Amino acid sequence: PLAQIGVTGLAVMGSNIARNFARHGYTVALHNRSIAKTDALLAEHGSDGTFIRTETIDEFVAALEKPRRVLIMVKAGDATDAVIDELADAMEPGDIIIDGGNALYTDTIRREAALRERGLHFVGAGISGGEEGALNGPSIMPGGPAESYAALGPLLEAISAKVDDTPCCTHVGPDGAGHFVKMVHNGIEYADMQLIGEAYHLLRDALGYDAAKIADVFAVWNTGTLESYLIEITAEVLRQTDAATGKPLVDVIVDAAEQKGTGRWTVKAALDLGIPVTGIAEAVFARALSGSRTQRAAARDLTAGTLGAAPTDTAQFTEDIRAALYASKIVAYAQGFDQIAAGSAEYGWNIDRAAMATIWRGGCIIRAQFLNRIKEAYDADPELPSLILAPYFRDAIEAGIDSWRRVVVTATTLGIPIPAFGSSLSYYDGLRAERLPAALTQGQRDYFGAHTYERTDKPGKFHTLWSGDHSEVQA
Ligand code: NBP
Repeated sequence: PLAQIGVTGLAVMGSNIARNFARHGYTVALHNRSIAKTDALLAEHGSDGTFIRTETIDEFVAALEKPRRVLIMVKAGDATDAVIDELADAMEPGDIIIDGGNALYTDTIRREAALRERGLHFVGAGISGGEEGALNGPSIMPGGPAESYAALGPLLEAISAKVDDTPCCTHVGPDGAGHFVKMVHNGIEYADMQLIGEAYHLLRDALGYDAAKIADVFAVWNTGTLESYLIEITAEVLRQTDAATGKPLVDVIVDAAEQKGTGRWTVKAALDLGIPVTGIAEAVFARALSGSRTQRAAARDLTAGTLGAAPTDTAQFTEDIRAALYASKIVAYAQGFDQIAAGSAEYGWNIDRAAMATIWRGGCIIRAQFLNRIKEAYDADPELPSLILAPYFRDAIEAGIDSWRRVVVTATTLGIPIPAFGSSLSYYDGLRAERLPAALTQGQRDYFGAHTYERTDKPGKFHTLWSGDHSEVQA
């Protein structure tokens, strides 16, 4: 019998997804550049289902029923191009190549166009959920031609996570749409983690709580509107004791955060699209600052100035932090969904934002109760200008706004950095401002560069003759 799906690239992600397909009853053809990985998978997990072992790309392709479906799970970048080239030479028009790696969406656009020329379908699929998700049900964000989804969708939906029987997988849009949405998902994940980090920092340094006590706070928060995978694992990480020292593990880990690059991609793309994703950008830069070890070591004795007193009502301040975290999180998601809308408009993807919230409810790192509210908001108004304006989120922010301001003020007077809390509040105040200082910016731009400005009282573009008689002319 032939295989319904082939997986090439059998490192941790690829082997777990191959096992996931097999456990769902599909016959899976296996291929890896070095055969040892294929054999190791078969030796350890061959009993998970029906696998076909292959050594060469030709054998691999010959093992598949038509239209052939091949999932590539190799290292993103040049390795992916090399594998695509080899596969494309061996495959026939109508066959489907899926890239499940973390590809940059512009690479996916390029690859899709090249393969379309050859009559092949190319599906760039974002897959979230790490190793565990790959095995037990990830969130899958497939892009590519809609017609390929007819042949591929049922398989991907079968192995995806389910929430209320709904698969966490749907066709996102043409060419790079799936990888774009996966990228923004990762950016939001950065913002979410940074906000949680700032809440932890305040509980630790403003209230003086130890790791175990902070773990308890997060565990309680996980029973309310903040309920999510990231809040849940935060409590578990904080509760972990280091075997060697007996201290909380978090107090032993070096405070320099690393990054693999998807957060940076999100911010770069947002800069090009002109979308203010301040929460994600602050998160990426906060990781960079934490990793600036030379500067941090040299700056240790810089003055903090006169600091304020720590809050005395610890219960109230804990609640303030929770409210600030929730409000800032709403802002970060609002910004991320704005970026999805902008990317969708720029590339003609027609992405359904309610559907994206739906497929992020399970399987992925940012899975949360909160995503149901986002889905409802976009279902009620698909053209919603900002998530912040949906009644549910508007009310949630209104309920927490005083807390949010107290947290930003208190953190500032205590000298505790809160880049994401602070910038999210400024973004919110910026959106609601009646008059921003941008009028002055426009005046300056017109002064030094004759860039012109619009007037509040009549249409058109105008320029003041700054180096002449200061009269105004229509541009
Ligand atoms: P890696 O990203 O570590 O890639 C290892 C695989 O790539 C091995 O199968 C290796 O084959 C193969 N490979 C390389 Br490297 N260069 C190759 C080449 N030139 N030709 C053919 N094969 C090549 O594996 P991973 O961590 O399982 O991730 C796979 C993909 O999934 C990546 O794009 C990753 O970004 C993405 N992803 C990972 C996660 C996660 O949590 N790890 C989550 C979501 C997405 P070999 O065995 O012969 O060396």
